[in-house]
Amino acid sequence: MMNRVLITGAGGGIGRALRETLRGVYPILRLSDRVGLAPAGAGEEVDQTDITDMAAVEKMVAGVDGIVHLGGISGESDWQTILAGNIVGTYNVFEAARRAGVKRIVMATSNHAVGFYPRAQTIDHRVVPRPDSRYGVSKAFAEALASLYADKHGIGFLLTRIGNFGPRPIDKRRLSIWISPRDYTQLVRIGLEHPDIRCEIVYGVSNNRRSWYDNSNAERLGYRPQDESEPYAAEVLAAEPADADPIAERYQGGTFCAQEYTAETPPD
Ligand code: 15L
Repeated sequence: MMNRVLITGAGGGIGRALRETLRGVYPILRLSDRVGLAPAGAGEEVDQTDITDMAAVEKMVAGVDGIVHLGGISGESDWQTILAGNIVGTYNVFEAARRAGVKRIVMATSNHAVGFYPRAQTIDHRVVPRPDSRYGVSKAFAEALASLYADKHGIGFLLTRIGNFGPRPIDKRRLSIWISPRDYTQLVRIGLEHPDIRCEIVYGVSNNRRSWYDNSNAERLGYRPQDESEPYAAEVLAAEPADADPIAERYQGGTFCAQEYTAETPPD
């Protein structure tokens, strides 16, 4: 029974959307971010926590039944920033959850944990990570840490490898990886409410015809996406610049693969 659900990173784009779509779904939403949030409304608690501070994280998770962990750095950055926000921060959240007896966590991992798979390949939830950035490595770390806390401590994890979240797909690559707010909300609810979740990787994508993912693990858990990118395709493709970087074009992670790229031979 989910009485109090904590959302970390509640001030970000996904967090702000979930604050609306999960309103009234659970008796109490505890909304946390390191920056200040809009004041609590009915059924809400607002919290300000820097997830690199373990003592503060322990207070943040006290009394919650489930966590949607969106907090941390949401794109590529220098190592110290990734280390603090995504490695230390995620460790603190999972470890504080264990100490507090929290049994369910939905984690925002990312397509960038597997971004160096070629676009020509369809991948499922069983492929090994192929991160395309320090950010992608931090998401692969979070997936591995979740596996440890699931096997050793019995916390159930839904690891949502989010593609690109927003009201509509914004470019050609995002036609393959877009997820709408209502589809992501459905996945989050599966992660919090499904009775039989151990440590599951699913792709956080809508029903996109151009998808690079076999999302059968999400389907097995009951995910039925309502939205698809194809109706946006003609408009998006017409606006696409012609001079795309060949490395970005070749791999699923796009520009995350091309940034800082120095290899002489592109990987298979
Ligand atoms: C992500 O993981 C990021 O959080 C988001 O900002 C986008 O860059 C997205 O991936 C993407 O690949 O479009």
